[in-house]
Amino acid sequence: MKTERLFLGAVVASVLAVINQSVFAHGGATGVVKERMDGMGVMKEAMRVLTPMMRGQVDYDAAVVRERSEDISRHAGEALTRLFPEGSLDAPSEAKPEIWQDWDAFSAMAEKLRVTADGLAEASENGLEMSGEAPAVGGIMGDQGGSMMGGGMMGIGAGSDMMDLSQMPADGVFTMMGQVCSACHTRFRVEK
Ligand code: HEC
Ligand SMILES: [Cu+2]
Repeated sequence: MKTERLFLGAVVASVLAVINQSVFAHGGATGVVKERMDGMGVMKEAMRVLTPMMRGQVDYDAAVVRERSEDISRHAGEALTRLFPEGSLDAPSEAKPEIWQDWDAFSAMAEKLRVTADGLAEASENGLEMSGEAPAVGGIMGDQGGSMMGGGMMGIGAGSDMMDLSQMPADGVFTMMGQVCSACHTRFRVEK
């Protein structure tokens, strides 16, 4: 699963880029813009804690993974979309007007974030794929040791809707979740 590892690296890098960009960006925000920035801030903080754990740089702690993914879930789905009333673009908001032109796509991403965050909470006990404790998604389908199935069938690209996230290694679900953050920002948030 080398490709997946590299991919996780890329996702994490882009999430961290978002985090760094926005540290000083939101002075003066009020009302619903401030509220959603604060909610995003909670999710950012959760990612900051989870990222080194998913990379194996700090000890894996299933309880922490569950708590932090529940933090994200609480700020996703409808909790996220209700903080984007039509046309709420007051400075210093970085939201794009496309949100309301393509509300279905926007709310689908918010919902997908909720689903993957809930999935990560459920998968928290599975641990990391590399630890050997997680279900053998990589072992069966991966590219190590010449898998008979050719590998890659269950790549990251396959939709989370098709999979039982609770059965996956936590880092796999984490990668999917991080992709949702990045995808929504790419499409609906102004690049600064
Ligand atoms: C459904 C779309 C969507 C998803 C999913 C999403 N975001 Fe955001 N995010 C936005 C938008 C839009 C903004 C800009 C809001 C504004 O400035 O008014 C934003 C802003 C942010 C900010 C800057 C907040 C500030 O203070 O300016 C951070 C940090 C952030 N998101 C982190 C995350 C993280 C981490 C995730 C995933 C766990 C995530 N977001 C998922 C749409 C999304
Ligand atoms: Cu802000």
